Amino acid sequence: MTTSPESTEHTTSEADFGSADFVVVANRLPVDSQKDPETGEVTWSPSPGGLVTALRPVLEANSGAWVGWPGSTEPVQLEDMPSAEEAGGLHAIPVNLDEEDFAQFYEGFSNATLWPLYHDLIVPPRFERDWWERYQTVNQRFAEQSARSASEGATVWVQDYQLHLVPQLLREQRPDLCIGFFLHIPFPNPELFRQLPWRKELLEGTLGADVIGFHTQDGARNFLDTLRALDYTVETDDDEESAEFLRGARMPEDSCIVGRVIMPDERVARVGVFPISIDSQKVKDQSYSGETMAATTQLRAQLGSPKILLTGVDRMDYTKGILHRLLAVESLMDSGDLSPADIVMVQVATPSRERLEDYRRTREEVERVVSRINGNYAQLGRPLVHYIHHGLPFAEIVGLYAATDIMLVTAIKDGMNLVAKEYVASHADGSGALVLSEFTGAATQLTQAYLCNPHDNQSICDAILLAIKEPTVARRERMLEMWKHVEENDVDYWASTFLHQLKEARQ
Ligand code: ADQ
Repeated sequence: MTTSPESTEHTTSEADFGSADFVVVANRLPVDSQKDPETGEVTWSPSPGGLVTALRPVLEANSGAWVGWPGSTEPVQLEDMPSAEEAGGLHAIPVNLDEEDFAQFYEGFSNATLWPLYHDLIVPPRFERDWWERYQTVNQRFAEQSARSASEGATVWVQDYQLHLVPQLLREQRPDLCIGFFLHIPFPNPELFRQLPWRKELLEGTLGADVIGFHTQDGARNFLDTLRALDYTVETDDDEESAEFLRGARMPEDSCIVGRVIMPDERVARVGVFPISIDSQKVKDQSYSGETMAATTQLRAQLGSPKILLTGVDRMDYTKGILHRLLAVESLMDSGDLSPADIVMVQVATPSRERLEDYRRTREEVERVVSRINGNYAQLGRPLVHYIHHGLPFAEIVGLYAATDIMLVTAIKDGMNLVAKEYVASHADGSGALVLSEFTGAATQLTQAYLCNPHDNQSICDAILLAIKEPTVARRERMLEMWKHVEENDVDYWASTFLHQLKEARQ
């Protein structure tokens, strides 16, 4: 299989065109299936998420489709998929993955090769040729399904590291399309990226897009530097100037483009910075609803009415620094800087990628430290750390945010981190405090947070202590400024900015 721009001869006849004017391509479909154990009947429900919330209006207005994996390794046919009504206003188009695809494309190349490579080698990435071959096959399948779904001249927006090759594969089949690609995780520096034996193919695949988006300037710059090192023709805007743009950006028309890659056929791929966000208004409304406020009061009482409630909410992933924050809380108890009588901590960690060894080890380490802290500092009927290893309904997560005095986001590396933004959106009145790792994309925007370096235990401890000891007025000012930022820069702004740049690129 080739992904070079030269191999674009195959064009599609009109009969091959689909009917969707706007197509989102993502690893997962935003719908979940439930199978009745007795009748075997399958029903579908929309699975809520930031991306689908932001894109739903565009999908509805453009007879939009979403191409993705339905989430089960049992094959699903198009006719088995939910209607647009059942799927929350979009046409869900399945790309099936069997057991081998799941093991090699998803768990293997996506999550045991690219994920650790892109998160600065927190664990060593594994380079397996079989996984790479499967990654190509599955990307081809996604591209074919997308090509079949898109109408002539449609806009197709490809999401994330699982689908790096789709833009070019799609362009080869459908040169009429306008193609965007957005990376939701960090892009590493050129020295790290060079480790990937298939680095050139991955870049070529991505460069099939007209607009390529990253959360941060670091990500975009690393991508452009990598291309430059491999002798691509790259033009960049002055860094300071584009930083100015980003700081002052208020309208989707403001330019977030920081560079251009000129391809051998003179086509231009634009590279830009588009920091993702959340549905800020919805989170705020939920947080201040009568129901949540009552639940919040009840939750604090259930937790023993602590003086200070510290919380972490994450997927159970080694990138999230869950262990690091637990060790910092333990240090604060050991040193006597904090008294166990004053503190309760809640750590919610959703199970994630559980068949991978690095994830199993992360869980074991976290559970060992939770148990050690409780062994040393809990009272009968009053654990110091409440640990939950399953997902919670979003309403409960927001209730927890609202009840929390200090939110701990201590990721070792994170593309953005939406938990930080959701917490801020839940504290529109200026209450609460956010301890935030410098190594998250969110830290480039939420600069008033209590920033910390999670590699340094003392730095996390200092940030927690400052959040506790700083005068209320200063703490409130920090939170109110962050709230203003999150309110203005919501997920709708993110999506419209990207789509605006895609439209510009087409023109
Ligand atoms: P994730 O690594 O999954 O996303 P994050 O941005 O924090 O991380 O989003 C997690 C979402 O899941 C949040 O909306 C949160 O509320 C929810 N969540 C977390 N734990 C939960 C639980 N136990 N129960 C229920 N809900 C839970 C990737 C990148 C990020 C980037 C996003 C979006 O790794 O860096 O911000 O994509 O681009």
